[in-house]
Order: sequence, then structure tokens, then C-alpha cells
Amino acid sequence: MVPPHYAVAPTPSVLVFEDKLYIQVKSQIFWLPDILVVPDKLTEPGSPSIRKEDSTMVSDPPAVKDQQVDEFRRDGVLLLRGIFADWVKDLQRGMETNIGNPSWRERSIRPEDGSSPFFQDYCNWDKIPEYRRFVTESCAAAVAGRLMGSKTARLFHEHVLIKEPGSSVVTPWHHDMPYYCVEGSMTCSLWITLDPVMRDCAIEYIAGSHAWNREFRPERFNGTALTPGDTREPMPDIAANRAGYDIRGWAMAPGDAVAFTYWTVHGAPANRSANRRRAFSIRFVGDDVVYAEKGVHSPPFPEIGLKIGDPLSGDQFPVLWRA
Ligand SMILES: O=C(O)CCC(=O)C(=O)O
Repeated sequence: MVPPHYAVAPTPSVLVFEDKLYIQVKSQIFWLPDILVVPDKLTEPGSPSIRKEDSTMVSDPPAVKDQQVDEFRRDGVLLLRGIFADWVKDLQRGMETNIGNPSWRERSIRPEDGSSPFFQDYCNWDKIPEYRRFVTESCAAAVAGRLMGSKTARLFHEHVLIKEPGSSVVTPWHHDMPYYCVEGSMTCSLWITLDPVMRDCAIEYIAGSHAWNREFRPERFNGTALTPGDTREPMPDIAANRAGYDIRGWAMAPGDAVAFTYWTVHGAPANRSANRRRAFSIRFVGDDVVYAEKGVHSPPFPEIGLKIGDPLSGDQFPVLWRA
């Protein structure tokens, strides 16, 4: 019996990824130093690449629970633990190809302080075999379709974001919809980490911000407007008033994902850790989403060939899932 004034210690769970050992206590993941040798019994041959004795792990990925759908709709953000663990190695391989051969859309940031770069590229899913396989064979589209409440899940694009160790680049608070050449209510991005991310390096979201009914001016990382002369309101100074918002963020293990809408306000700190922070952010649209023009778009689709109000269509925006 525990006296009422004593907190009951939460039960830690053990994670193993690529022969490194992690301990998870509630939402925090602690990386034990490399010198710690993983005992054989935790790395049986043939065991999955990540093992998580964690009841929140999605063991049957497409089976998104009603409660998760409700949370996504209410908060505009939902953590999905372990859902893409089996795809981590493939996506990591794909990223190496991508970094070695970036597309014309690449927009990497090299900080002036000389710290490591933040690599970003888009729309390479049909050129890089590992990306293509993930896009067409994983449960990502099914999960997004179910969360959006749509009869179809159509790919919009993928966005690769690699913050190298020590990078000082902060991803400013923003929401995605004003950057995109689309309009509609059914949207879902899945931000998938391929590395362990500690809480202090984690991407963060403002729960409920998708329902604020406000549209903030899209800006470049240097704070200038993406579209010159844009008069939309700037993002409030969230960093100066963090207590005023319901900010959600989690330590994450490789293969964990966060689902969020195109209206959900989010940002990410610098990567002060010694790990890379590789993220594959894949974006879907549902039945009611159409082409729109809003000024300068990111990513750009100069050859899109659609009229305002047309549903997205064509080979670059395939329907990947139907209810
Ligand atoms: O990874 C980041 O730093 C930001 C990700 C992001 O803004 C997104 O996926 O929409």
C-alpha cells in the first residue's frame, strides 16, 4: 500500500533499436550511453527492428481506433507510436539517395553560425524506390484516410526534413495550409521520425489550433513573407507565451509518427543533440480538397495543369486508399 502523499513510480519500458538501448518512462525516452552493451536476450535474431513493451503501440496499423479519430479531430494532432517501425531502414536508405541527388525543389538551410545544415526536399516519391514502396505499400494512406473521415486518401506530396546533429535551425511556428496550393477540410500529414528524438528536440504542436479559424502569413525561415506584400496576419509570438497554449510534443523513437492537419500550428527547436533528426513527412488530402492559388506556394507545382476548384488529379497525386 502506497501512502497517499507518495507518487507511484511509472513502469519503464525497454526499447531496442539498432543495438542501442532506450528506456521509456511515460512519454520520455532516455537513450542509454553507447558503452552500455545490449544483453543478448534483448536482441534475439529475427526480432523486429524495434521492440516496445508499450500498450500504446499500434500493432495492427490500419486499425485506427475510434478514440484516436476523435482525438485527431478534436486536437488536430495525434501521436502514433511505433506505427512505421518496419519502414525505418528503407526510408533511411531512400534518404541517403535523396541527399546525394536532390531535386530542383530542394531548399536546404545552411546556418550562418556554421552549425550543421537542415536539408529539405519534396516530391521525390516516384523517383526513389524506397520512398515509392513506402508511399504505395505502407498503411500511411489508410491511416490518413480514416483520420480525415474521407472515402479516399490521395497523396499530395512527401517532404523530407533532416536536421543534422548540432544544427541551430529552428523551424518557426507556422501552419501548412497557407503554403499549399489546395483548399478543403480533409487534410492529414504524417510526420515520421527515423531517429530517436528527445523531448527537447521534438517537433511541437498547438492542440486545437486547427479550429482557430485564423490564417497566418506564410514566411520563409528568415521571417520574410513568402509572397511579397502579403497582408495576412503574422503568427503570434508563441515562444514568448508558451504557457498560453496547449503545446504537445513527445520524445519519439524511430518509426513513431505524428498525424496533424494542414491547419494545426507547429514548429520545432534546433537540433542540439548528437543525433541526426531525419523526418519523412507525408501529406494526404481527402474527398473535399481542391486546387487553389494563394500566391507563392511551397512546394511549387509549376506544371500542375489544374484550374482553381478542380480536384487534384494526375499521376503525381494518386489515390492510394479507398474506404
Ligand atoms: O521537421 C520540422 O522541423 C518541421 C516539419 C513540418 O513543418 C511539417 O512536416 O509540416
